[in-house]
Amino acid sequence: MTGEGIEALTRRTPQGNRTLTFLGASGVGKSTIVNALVGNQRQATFEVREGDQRGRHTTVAAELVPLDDSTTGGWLIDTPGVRALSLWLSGNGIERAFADVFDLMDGCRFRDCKHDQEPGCAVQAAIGAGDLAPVRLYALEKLIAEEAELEEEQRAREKVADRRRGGKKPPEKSEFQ
Ligand SMILES: Nc1nc2c(ncn2[C@@H]2O[C@H](COP(=O)(O)OP(=O)(O)OP(=O)(O)O)[C@@H](O)[C@H]2O)c(=O)[nH]1
Ligand SMILES: [Mg+2]
Ligand SMILES: [Zn+2]
Repeated sequence: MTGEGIEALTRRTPQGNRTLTFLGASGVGKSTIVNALVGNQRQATFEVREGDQRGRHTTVAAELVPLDDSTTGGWLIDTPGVRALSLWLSGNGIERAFADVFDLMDGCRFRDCKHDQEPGCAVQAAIGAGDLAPVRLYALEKLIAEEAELEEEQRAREKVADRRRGGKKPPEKSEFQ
């Protein structure tokens, strides 16, 4: 609003075919910053709610905003305020992102190794040797737990939907393909 700190941000804006994305809760001022960086009021902004200071989801779709007309200017992406974050389950993302840790797990002595205190744990050995950052194992375990929780929720939802259909089985997936 006052322009304070905008210069530091301008120095970090992208060039060419690169983009910079703004993420955050509704009302934190993403569109206001975008406007300050492009130097006009192209993005609508709206006051936060009086009572609780929460935003009103003014921006409703992600929008690609050119930084300037010259060919060197990059792009900004203004986004709607984040309502919730959840895991995207499709396509073995976790397996791909943590392939190195899964490879290590294959080397554990016990197939049901919890990678905690068990003897012959290849994961702990790699951590001990400085080959694997402990935070990576922690992140993986957190994601796996979150995934299990999501699947549980999904199953519960399907059960309810089942009952509403009068106990009839849902159609096989292939019928939708
Ligand atoms: N005082 C003050 N108000 C600000 C600042 N930045 C933004 N605002 C105000 O906060 C309100 C919300 O700003 P927006 O830019 O619309 O917020 P947003 O993050 O784009 O919100 P959504 O589009 O709903 O996700 C507007 O009334 C802005 O004028 C700031 O640095 N200081
Ligand atoms: Mg906005
Ligand atoms: Zn192990």
